[in-house]
Amino acid sequence: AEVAPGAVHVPGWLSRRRQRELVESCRAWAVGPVPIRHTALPGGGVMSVRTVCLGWHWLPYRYSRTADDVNGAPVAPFPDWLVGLGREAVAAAYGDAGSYRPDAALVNFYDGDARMGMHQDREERSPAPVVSLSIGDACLFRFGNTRGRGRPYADVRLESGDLFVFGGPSRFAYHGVPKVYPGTGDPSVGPRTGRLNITLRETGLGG
Ligand code: MD3
Ligand code: FE
Repeated sequence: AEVAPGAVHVPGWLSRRRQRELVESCRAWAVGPVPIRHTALPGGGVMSVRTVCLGWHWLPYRYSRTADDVNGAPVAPFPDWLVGLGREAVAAAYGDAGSYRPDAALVNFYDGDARMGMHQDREERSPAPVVSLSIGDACLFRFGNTRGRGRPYADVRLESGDLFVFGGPSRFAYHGVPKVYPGTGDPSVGPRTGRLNITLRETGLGG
């Protein structure tokens, strides 16, 4: 379903088998070389979400090849199979993957109390779409406009296995996660509690 121009929601896109495989991969990514952590914000706050990155490390508000705000280690490489998954996802949403080649992934883990405030993703230097994959507990996803954090916005429930692709005019829209619904995940998929969100991005940074 096209929620806004360029914003396409594909419920149940990931099979349970693929969700399980991604949960396993996330478990490995979470331990290193850069351990998953609550990102510290420049104003002194700490994000309630925990994040681990592949390809490029995101820190507020830039990308780096090293985890300058964690342990200084080089970030884990972005695997080829994840490029393929990203291309499949864009093809499923838009009918054609075009030249899409993601080079960074942000893996966010939400426990029952975690939230993400309304924000734009502006660190990338590419107009390519962002691919979002949700696994585990359902959440309330708020998709806003490009002018500010307030209304109008659309509230969408994201469930385990859902794909969302944000491109075109939706690429720079404000968005956030005001709520997670604990206990709504599929116990046969995992994580046992909480929500995983994997976003795939083209940073446009090269190299
Ligand atoms: C719309 N993550 O990592 S995914 C983020 O569920 C982020 O963890 C949320 O916002 C999460 O930056 C929302 C959906 C999403 C991700 C990136 C976008 C929507 C987007 C970039 C541009 C527009
Ligand atoms: Fe975002």
